[in-house]
Amino acid sequence: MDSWAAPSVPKLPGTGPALQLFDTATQQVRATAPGPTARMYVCGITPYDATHMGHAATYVAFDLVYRAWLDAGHDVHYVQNVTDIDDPLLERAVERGEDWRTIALRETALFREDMTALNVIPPREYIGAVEAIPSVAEYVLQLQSQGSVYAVDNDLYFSVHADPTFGSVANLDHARMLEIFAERGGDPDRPGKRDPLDCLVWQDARPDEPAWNTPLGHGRPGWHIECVAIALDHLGPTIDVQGGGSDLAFPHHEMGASEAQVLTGQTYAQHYVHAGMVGWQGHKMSKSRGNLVFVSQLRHSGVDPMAIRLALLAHHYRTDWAWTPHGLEGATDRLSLWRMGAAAAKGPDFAPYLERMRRHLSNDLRTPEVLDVVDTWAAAASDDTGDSADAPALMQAAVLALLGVSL
Ligand code: 5CA
Ligand code: ZN
Repeated sequence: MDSWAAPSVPKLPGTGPALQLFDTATQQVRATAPGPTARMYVCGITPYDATHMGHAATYVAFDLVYRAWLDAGHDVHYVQNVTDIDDPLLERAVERGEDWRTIALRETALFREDMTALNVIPPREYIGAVEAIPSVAEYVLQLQSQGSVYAVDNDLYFSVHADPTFGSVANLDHARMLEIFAERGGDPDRPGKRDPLDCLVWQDARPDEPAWNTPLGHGRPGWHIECVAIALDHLGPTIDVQGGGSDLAFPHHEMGASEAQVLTGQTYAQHYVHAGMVGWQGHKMSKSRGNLVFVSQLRHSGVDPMAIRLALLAHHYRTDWAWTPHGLEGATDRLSLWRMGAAAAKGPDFAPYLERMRRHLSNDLRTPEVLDVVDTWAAAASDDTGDSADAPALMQAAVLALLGVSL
């Protein structure tokens, strides 16, 4: 699929420190240690109601990972999927009396527009699940030949315990795994499964549902194996970061890691990184609950996308937080202050501010602290403090390169 246009990312003087990120699997902030090219896979949207603030917060968080790596001197190979065939999309299509493909195309187009408006750097490969079906079928055949796939009726399941490290991504106890699995698309109670946690890798065609012909038969893929197939095809057996919102840690990233590790015999991701959940009206913002604030609605009502981006950046990416109109007002004021600072003839010397911005960003993306640093500089510059004539342009470049905010 086409991704979207890349924003400009200025090169700053010097290089930033190694990026430290919290890893869900080890429950620690650890240094990322990519080679010259960092490899990142972030789970994409299921395109039936995009882009709400929760989505935006998650993709902006991983955009910061991308920017921090660029600043530390790495190239970044970033891959993202679109889950353009899935139960919720089919359910929505029936509800609305629309073709599922029409909904997927429309919502994916809107997502691209929103990501462009928010200055999110696009993935190098943006791949629809439908495009990946032949590849999924090959991986399932390979798992089958390795003895880790079995049939229940004509559906195929992956034996999660084929991976001896199964459970080490989300670190949940067995009871909790069963509970969450049932809540998030799993089927622990289906008769005929060898283990309740085994996950679907291929679903035989159902009446009135789309299906594809493959060597596995006529059907469609299970969810987790789609992301694994796309990541392995484009990034290779080991990636630096597997990303998504915290609702994906289990089962999605747990199952995906096990499938990939059985396929390759190698560790799948060095870091499993999860963004917190954004709420609204007392609940996690979710398509199924329908309590959504959309990026596109705000944009069309005249809100500057850079204010939306700043409203997201005011929260540390790992905390759960609630969207509020008040937060957006604060971000709009901040944007004006920063623009005043950038337009000033002079400002405080840039170098110590850049050093602090980089230190906070590379320390597990501490954006609230980065914003404080820029606030201090901008307040001083708009107050005529400082006598560096280069500083306003340099600060504008740093805010764009590190935070993705155009002043
Ligand atoms: N297509 C799958 C991933 S393969 C999926 O989870 N799609 S999604 O549209 O439901 O979510 C897209 C991304 O946004 C995921 O990383 C998800 O964790 C994240 N997300 C969804 N709701 C929220 C929320 N309320 N707050 C923060 N992130 C969210
Ligand atoms: Zn995914």
